Amino acid sequence: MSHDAQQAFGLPGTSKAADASASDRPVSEVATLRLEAGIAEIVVDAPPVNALGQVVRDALITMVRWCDAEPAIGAILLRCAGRTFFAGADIREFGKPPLAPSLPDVVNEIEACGKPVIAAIHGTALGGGLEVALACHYRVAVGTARMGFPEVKLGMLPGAGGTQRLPRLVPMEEALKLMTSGAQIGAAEAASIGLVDLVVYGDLRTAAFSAAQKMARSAEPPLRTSHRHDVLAKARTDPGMFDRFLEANAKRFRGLDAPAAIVAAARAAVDRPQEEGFALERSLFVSLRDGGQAAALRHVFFAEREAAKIPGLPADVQGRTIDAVGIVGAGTMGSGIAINFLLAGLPVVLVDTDEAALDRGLSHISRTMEQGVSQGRIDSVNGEKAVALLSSSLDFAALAEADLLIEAAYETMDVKCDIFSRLDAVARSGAVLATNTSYLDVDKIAAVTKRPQDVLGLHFFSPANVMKLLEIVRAEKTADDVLATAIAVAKRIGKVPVVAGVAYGFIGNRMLHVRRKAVENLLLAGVDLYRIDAVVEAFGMPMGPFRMYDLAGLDLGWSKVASTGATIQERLCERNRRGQKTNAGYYDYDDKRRPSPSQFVRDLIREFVAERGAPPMTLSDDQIRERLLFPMINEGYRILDEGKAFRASDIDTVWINGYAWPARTGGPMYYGEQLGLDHIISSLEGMGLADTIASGLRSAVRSAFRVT
Ligand code: 3H9
Repeated sequence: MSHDAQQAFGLPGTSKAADASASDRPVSEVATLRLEAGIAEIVVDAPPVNALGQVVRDALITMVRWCDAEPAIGAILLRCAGRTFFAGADIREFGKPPLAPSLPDVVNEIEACGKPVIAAIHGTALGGGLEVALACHYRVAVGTARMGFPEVKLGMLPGAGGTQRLPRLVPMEEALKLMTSGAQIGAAEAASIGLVDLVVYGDLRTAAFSAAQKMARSAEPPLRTSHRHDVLAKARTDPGMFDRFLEANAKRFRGLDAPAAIVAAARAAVDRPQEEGFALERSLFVSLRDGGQAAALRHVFFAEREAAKIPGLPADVQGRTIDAVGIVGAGTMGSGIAINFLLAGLPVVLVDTDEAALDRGLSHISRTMEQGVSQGRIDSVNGEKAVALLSSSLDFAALAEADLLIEAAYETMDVKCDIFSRLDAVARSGAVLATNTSYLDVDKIAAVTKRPQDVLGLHFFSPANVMKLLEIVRAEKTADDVLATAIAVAKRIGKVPVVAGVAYGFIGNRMLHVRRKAVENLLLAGVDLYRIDAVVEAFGMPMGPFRMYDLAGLDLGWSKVASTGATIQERLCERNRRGQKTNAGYYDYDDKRRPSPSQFVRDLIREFVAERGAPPMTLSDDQIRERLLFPMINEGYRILDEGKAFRASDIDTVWINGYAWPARTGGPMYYGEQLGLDHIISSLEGMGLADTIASGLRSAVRSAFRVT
């Protein structure tokens, strides 16, 4: 029997007292408790991420209680097996009847333990997981560990004492930033603000064990985090900080329930008695957890993970090895795509036959890296390593060694087909060939090669190094292992993958196209363009359609010679109002690119509408919103009818991650379901769109697209 096993079972080698109580020592399927030299070590092992579900909570509370009562134990070391420390509460339990013991009870019991409890943190200590660590009396983290409070992204607040304990350890401003952003910080930063006590770059368990032994020798009772006042005292000197913080972040918090509740709970830590602070946190947590935004955001959480699962893909399919990437086209898209791979540590060769374009692309990449480093988004060492992985060429032959080739050239079928036949000639056998087309038929592009099984679409969203979505377009002949490769590649570069079938605009742009039509119809009905933007922005999109058109440029695909003034956009281009780049488009722009409405544009549109002779309509903001969004939701159902998306939740994932649809509404399909599909059908009929209604929408039932 191994030494470890002897200790685990309290056999010879453990202390006498431990032997004496071995018979009543708690056992659990998700945690082990063993004794060594007066230290009790609790190791939780609940794959995949040690979420704090009921079984884990029960094991923790039982083991901590037992250790507290056991005289031979001087301190408790708490750690997790597997890839991470506790990743938070078990999100699957929310929305169901609560199960005892609650996480706050477990956390309080840990803090109240008469023996010092030492947390040994690796992986990601998140949400309730970090709250467990806060309740411990000492926190040791390995250098690679990361910590954060992602509750806000789930529409909630840290509800197991986090809002009260965190500001007792770290300065209030840091606490507010952490809890309202949901961002993770590394171990070194956590130590610098007081969140962890010790960072180790060697063996975590050894370091935490010796910290436990040291604390076990102390004659002082362990200091409870909730009894600490030194850090909080500083926050008390600046009561105006909370309002300033809310004001400074008003734009970011717009429409969200959780941030204001987080700030209110943290403020209570400062200006109310301790028990009242904890009680307020609890009641705010419960009302957020049971509210609509949290339910929608939970849907989003699981939808994003579900999207990476491909129905019908055999379980034993292995992705191909991708060690080197080639990108054709050094424009904004191609160079943005390259940045993703470079930052993920993959060598990239960027190819463009136009030398000036190649130079522009290369300087775009180095500028973006430099900005990322100076703004703290990219670690400087990683930034340098990434740039060193980049090479470039004017010659397609440089692509011969790449395992994945991505074409990011002009959006015309001729250009794409020409590039793919050249790629077919140079690419090594087994390489994956991808097009970044936004609309075009990937089957046609694949057909120009002798290896259509290796071809698929990888549709990145602009800016390609920022937007999370990667639409993976599965062509008719795309091989299963090529699809599996694409999913793995997406995860490797930190993207959220969604698989779409071949169709004009795939999932996202197809629905965007429908919205564009709806916008035109509203203009023809006499609705002011700036009101349309205001309605869309009030709904929670960061930009209304006209601001978006201006940003993209109105002259995409427009030429002066061919212009006939047939559309409003053409008329604007004819007057050199081409969007932000000419400081005038649908809006006027000042030298800081701040938009203001233009009377000239209003008059131009009025004239255009008068020529068409369309009857004006009086519409409320609600009606405008419905006229924009309901046809999109209907299009989502048409996409499902045609089998171009696997599930409604995939469509939500596309719109949230590719077009900044407000996640708090769950995405277009979830939003539609919450509003009531009957209401959507009758509204569409009222808009004269009865003929277009998807059969899936007519027959949809609530459970059709639930993933939670
Ligand atoms: C909270 O803590 C509230 C408290 O303040 C108060 C309570 C009173 N629960 O993401 P992955 C599943 S709120 C249940 O692909 P990765 C996930 O669905 C919680 N399941 O792995 C997936 O399942 P499947 C605050 C969870 O390596 C599998 O684990 N915590 C949870 O890319 C793998 O997940 C968070 O919000 C969970 N908490 O990333 C953290 N977490 O294989 C949420 C994951 O069936 N989690 N699963 O699809 C994460 O951010 C990432 O999962 C993590 C790992 C970074 C940990």
